Amino acid sequence: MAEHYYQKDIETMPIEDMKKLQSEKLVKQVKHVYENVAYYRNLMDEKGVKPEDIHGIEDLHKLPFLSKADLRDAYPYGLLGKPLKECVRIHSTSGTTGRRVVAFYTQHDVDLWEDCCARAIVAAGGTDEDVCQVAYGYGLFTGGAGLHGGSHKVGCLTLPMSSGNTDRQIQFMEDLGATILCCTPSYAAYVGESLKEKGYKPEDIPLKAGIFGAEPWTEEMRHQIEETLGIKAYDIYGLTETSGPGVAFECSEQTGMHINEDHFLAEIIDPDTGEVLPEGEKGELVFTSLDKEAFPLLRYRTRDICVLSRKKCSCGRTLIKMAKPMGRTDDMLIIRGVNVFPSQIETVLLNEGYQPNYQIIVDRVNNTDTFEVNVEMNPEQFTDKVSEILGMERKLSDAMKIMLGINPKVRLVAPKSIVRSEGKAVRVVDKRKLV
Ligand code: DLL
Repeated sequence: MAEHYYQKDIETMPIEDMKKLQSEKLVKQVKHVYENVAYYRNLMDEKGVKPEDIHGIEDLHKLPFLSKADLRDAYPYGLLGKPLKECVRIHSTSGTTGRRVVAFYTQHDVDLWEDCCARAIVAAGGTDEDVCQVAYGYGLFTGGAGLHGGSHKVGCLTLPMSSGNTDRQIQFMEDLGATILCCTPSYAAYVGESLKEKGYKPEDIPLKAGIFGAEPWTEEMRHQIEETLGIKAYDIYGLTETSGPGVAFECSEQTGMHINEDHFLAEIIDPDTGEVLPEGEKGELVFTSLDKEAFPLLRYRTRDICVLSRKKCSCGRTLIKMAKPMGRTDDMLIIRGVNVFPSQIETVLLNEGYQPNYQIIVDRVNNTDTFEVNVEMNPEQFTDKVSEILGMERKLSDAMKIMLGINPKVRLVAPKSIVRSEGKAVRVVDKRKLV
C-alpha cells in the first residue's frame, strides 16, 4: 500500500530543516511565555535565563523544567499564556484540585491538535472514504474530542460514540460500516471478545484499522486485538498537558510512534539529575510545546519512561520516534484508560471518615482491567451485618467514582486485617503485566 501523509511536507521534512523550524519556533515561544506567563518568567529569572539567551534548540537545556507540582501551584490560571477571552476550550484529568490538570486551548491550539490527530488517522490508512468510530470518552477527557477533531479534518464520516455501551457500539459498527475504531486498547480487546461471543467473525465487520492509546499495552495484546478484530492496530500517545492524543502516533512499520516534533520538542532526561541523555538512552520524557498559545508548557516532565530514536523509518516519515512508554517515575496507575493516583483514594477515605489503611488491587481479566480497593473499617465502624457493609461499600465506591471517574469494587475488611509493612506501605498490587 502506498504511504499517505496528512501534512507531507512536515512529516517527511529533512531533519536539518526540522531542527531549523523547531529553533525558530522555540525562540518565539520562549519570548511569548516570558512575556505572558508570570509563573514561568519567575522560574526563568530564578535560573538567570532571559529569552535573549535562547537562540535555538541547542539552548533548550538552559530553560527550567515544569512538573506536575508546578501545575498544582499554578492551578487553575497561573500557566495561561493568553487572556481567557481568547480561550475556547478546556480539557482536564480527574482528581483533586492538586492532581487535576486543567489545560486551556485557543482556536489555534485546537486546530494544531486536530492536525496531529489527523496525521495519526492518515498514517493508519484513513481517508475521506472511511467511517471512523470514536469510542474514547467524550467530555473532559481528551481522547474523544481529539480523535473526533482529527477524523473531521481527514473527512471521515465520524461516529461520535464515546466509550461504553458495547452492544450499541457493535450495532453501529455493523450498520454504518465502521472501518476505523478509536478507543483504549483494553476496550478494543473487549469489543473483540464481545463480537466473538456474539458469533461474529473478523470478516463480518468492515473494520480495517484501530487507533489505540491512553494506556500501556503490550505487543501480545496488539496481536490478539489484530486477530480478533481482523485489523491493523496502531498506537497513539499523548497527555492532557500537551493537548491530548496525537503527540505521537504509529505508522505502518509499527515500531514506535512518530512524535509530531514540529509542535512538540522531545527530550529524554535522567529523572534523578535532570541531565539530558543522548538519543537511544532510557529516561524520562520531557516535552516543550513549540506553538501552543493558551497552555504553552516548556520542558514539561511527563513522568513517562521512554527511549527516542532517529532510525530511518520505512514509511518515509522523518519525525523522531518514541518507544512505547516503559513505565512511570511516579505512582500513577492507568486503569481502564483513567489516571489514578493512590493519593486520590486516600483523600476519599479521609473525607468519608475512614483511616488511610487500604490496598488497591489491579488485574486484567479477559482484557479488561479489574479495580478493587480493600479498605479497613475503624473499630467503631465495625459491623458484621451484611446489608450494612454492602451499603457502606457502595457509598465509598460512589465517592471514588466522583473523584476518579471510575468505580472500583470496594471491599470493607476487618480492622487491622491489611498486612502492615515495615517499610513503605504496599498500597498497590498490580497483577497486570504491561511492560
Ligand atoms: O491519555 C491522552 C490520550 C487519549 C492518549 C487517547 C492517547 C489516546 P491523560 O489522561 O492525560 O491523556 O494521560 C496521559 O497516559 O502520560 C501516559 O502515561 C499514558 N499514555 C497515553 N498514551 C499512551 C500510550 C491521555 N499509547 C498519560 N501508551 C501519559 C502508554 C500512554 N501510555
